[in-house]
Amino acid sequence: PRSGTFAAVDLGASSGRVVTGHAERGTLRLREVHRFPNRPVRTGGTLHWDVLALYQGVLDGLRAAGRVDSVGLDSWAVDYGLLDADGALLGNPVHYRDARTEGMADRVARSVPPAELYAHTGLQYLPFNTLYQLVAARGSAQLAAARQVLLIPDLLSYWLTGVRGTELTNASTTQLLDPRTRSFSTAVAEAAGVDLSLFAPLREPGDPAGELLPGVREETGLEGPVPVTAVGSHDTASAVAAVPATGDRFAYIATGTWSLAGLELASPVLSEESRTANFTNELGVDGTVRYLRNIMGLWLLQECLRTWEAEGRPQELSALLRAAASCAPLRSVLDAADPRFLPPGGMPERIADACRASGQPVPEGPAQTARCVLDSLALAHRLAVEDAQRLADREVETVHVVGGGVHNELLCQLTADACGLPVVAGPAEAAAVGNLVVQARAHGVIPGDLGLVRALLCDSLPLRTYQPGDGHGSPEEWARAAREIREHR
Ligand code: LFR
Repeated sequence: PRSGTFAAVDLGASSGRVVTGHAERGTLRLREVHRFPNRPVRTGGTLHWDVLALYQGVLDGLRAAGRVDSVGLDSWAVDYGLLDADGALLGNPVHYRDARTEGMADRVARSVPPAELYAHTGLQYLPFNTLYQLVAARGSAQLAAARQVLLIPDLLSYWLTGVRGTELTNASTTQLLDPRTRSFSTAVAEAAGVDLSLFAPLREPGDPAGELLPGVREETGLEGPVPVTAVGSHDTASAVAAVPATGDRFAYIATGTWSLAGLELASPVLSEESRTANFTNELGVDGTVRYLRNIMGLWLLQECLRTWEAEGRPQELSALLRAAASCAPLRSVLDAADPRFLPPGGMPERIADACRASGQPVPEGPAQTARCVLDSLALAHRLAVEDAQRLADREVETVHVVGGGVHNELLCQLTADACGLPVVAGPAEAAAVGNLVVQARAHGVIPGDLGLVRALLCDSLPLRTYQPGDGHGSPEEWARAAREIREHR
C-alpha cells in the first residue's frame, strides 16, 4: 500500500492520548484525536493506576480516531497487572512510585549480588524495577492466585484483542531479561525466586498482536477487521525510534515526567564501571540498545506546581518559566538523578532541604525554585551525555531533545549550554510518532530501515535548533557545577 492511517495509544504518567498518523508519499501527518488525564488513586495506603479509566480513554480515543489500518499501544515501563486462571485482572496495578519496593533491592542482593544482576540484565538500579515489585508482592494472596503477568500496554492490548503477549522493549525494563540474548534470564529469575512462566510469550515491535474483538469494535464504532500491531510498547523505546537524527553521532534526551538521556547502541555495555555509573541497557526497536540514565525530569517541577496550587498560590507555567529565565544561573543546583526525589509530595521543601544540606543558597520563591530545577536538569543531562560517551566509547556532535520538554524553551537552551553542544528539539509527541512509524513500517507504508524512517521524520516534522553559549552561564561555570554534583554523588 502507498498510504495508511494508524492510531497510536500513548499513555504517560499524567495523561494519555490517541494520535492518528496518516503516512503517504514519504510524509507523516499527525492528528491528536483524544487526550485524557491519568490520575493515580491511593487506596488502603497503596498508590494505584486507575487502569479501567485508562482503558476507557483508549476506547474513547479509538472512537474519535475513526477508520484506521492498525492500532499500537505504548506506556511507561515496569508496571503490570496480574490475571487469574480465568483471565480476569486481580486488583489494580500498583504505581511504580508506591513505597512497597523499599528494601527490596537489598533483599534481592542477598541471592543475586548487584554486580552479577547487572552482568545478566544490564539494568540500572531503580527501586521500582519489575523484579523488585514482584519480590515485594511475594506471599500476597494476589500473586498466589496469579496465572499471568501482563505489562501495562500488553494488558490493554489483551483487553482489546483477547491475545496475550510480552512486548520485548518493555520486557527489557523488568530486570529479568538478558540484553545479549534478548530473552528472559532463567539464571536471574531462579536465583531471585521469580516464576517466569507467569509471563506471556515475547513479541517484538512490528509483530502482529491480534485484532480488535467484536465487542470492542462495537463500542468504538469501528468496522471490519482492525489489527493491533506490537510497537516499542515502552514509551521511551518509541520515543527513541522517533529521534530525527542523521547518522549515529548523536545523544538523545527523552524529556517528560522523566528525562532519559543516553545513546543508541548496537550492543549492551555491561562493565562494572557502567553499573556504578547507573546506566541502563534497555532494548530498542530493530535490535538496538537504549543505553541511558534515568533523571527525575520535569516531575520535579510538576510536583512543585502541585504543591503551590494546594497551598493556594497557583503558578501559570509560561509566566513562571519567563521569571525563571531571568533568575541568576546556577545559583544552587541538586543531583536530578537522585532517587530520593521519586515519591510525590512536598517537593519545594525537599528541594530547599537539598540545597541547604549542600551548603548552597536556598531558592526563594517559585521562580528561583523553577530555575534551580531547570539548571539541575540541564546539568544532569550533561553528566549523562558525558558519561555515556565515555562508557560506550562513542563521540557525539548533537543532542536531540524529544518529548514534552521540547515545549520548554528554557530547558532546551540550558541543556545546549550545559552540554556545550547544539540541541535539536522535536518532536514533542515522540512516543506517539515512534509508535506510528513502527506500525506504518510493519504495514509496508514507509521504508523498513530505521535510518530512512528518521530521514522521513526530519522532512515531516518541525524541529528547532538551540546553539550553546547564549549567556545562561559560561562553559567554566557549567563545568564547575558538573564537577560538584559528581563529587557529591
Ligand atoms: C518514561 C518511563 C521511563 C521509565 C519510567 C517508569 O515514561 O517509561 O523510561 O523508567 O517511565 O516506568
